[in-house]
Amino acid sequence: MAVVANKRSVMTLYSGSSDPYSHRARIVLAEKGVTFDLYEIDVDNQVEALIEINPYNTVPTLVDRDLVLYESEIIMEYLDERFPHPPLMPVYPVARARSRLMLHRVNRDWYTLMNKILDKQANPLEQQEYRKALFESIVAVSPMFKEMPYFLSEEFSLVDCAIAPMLWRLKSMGINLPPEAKAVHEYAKRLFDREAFQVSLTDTERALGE
Ligand SMILES: N[C@@H](CCC(=O)N[C@@H](CS)C(=O)NCC(=O)O)C(=O)O
Repeated sequence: MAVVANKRSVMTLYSGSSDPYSHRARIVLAEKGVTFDLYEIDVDNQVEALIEINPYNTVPTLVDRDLVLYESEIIMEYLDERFPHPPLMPVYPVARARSRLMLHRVNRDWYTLMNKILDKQANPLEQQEYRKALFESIVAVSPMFKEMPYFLSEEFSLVDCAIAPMLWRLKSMGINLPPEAKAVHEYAKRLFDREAFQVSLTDTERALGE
């Protein structure tokens, strides 16, 4: 199926129903209280569905009038600037740079492993190794979650919007954090209890957390 960017004023988000990157964008939209059209893309079957508007054919893809964006972080930052309230990035350059670095690390250290674990074609033995690596990496940083209510911040931010989809999927990936990672559990609960987080969930995602 071909998808063409339309000219209506309401934004459209092309999203995968269980795709963690799409989930990030849906969380930001919900936090901002923005009305948008959700267009679900079946990532496994709709080969090249978005190719006319996104050369990489990936979800999430956001269409806002003439603007077509892809890459979850670019979408998240755009939404934060387009809808400034509530702000989801710090104000000062040093803190903003740190946030971007954290987003990069979340991707490199955690999302890379999560993608490998969620890859349906992957070798089960290798997947087990990735599961262990993700488990150990999260447990190792657990003390950091004790310091502040949100990730290295007193305020909820885009970094939390990026981490939440991964924490939500831990159970479905077969990763159960130990009691000593209590700070992560509490942090996750703070994120999951947010009204916007609950609004952001697709039915498929809601089932993942049960
Ligand atoms: N770095 C991208 C990753 C997006 C991505 O890889 N999306 C996958 C779903 S997990 C996708 O659309 N795959 C379909 C394809 O590559 O054809 C982001 O942050 O948005």
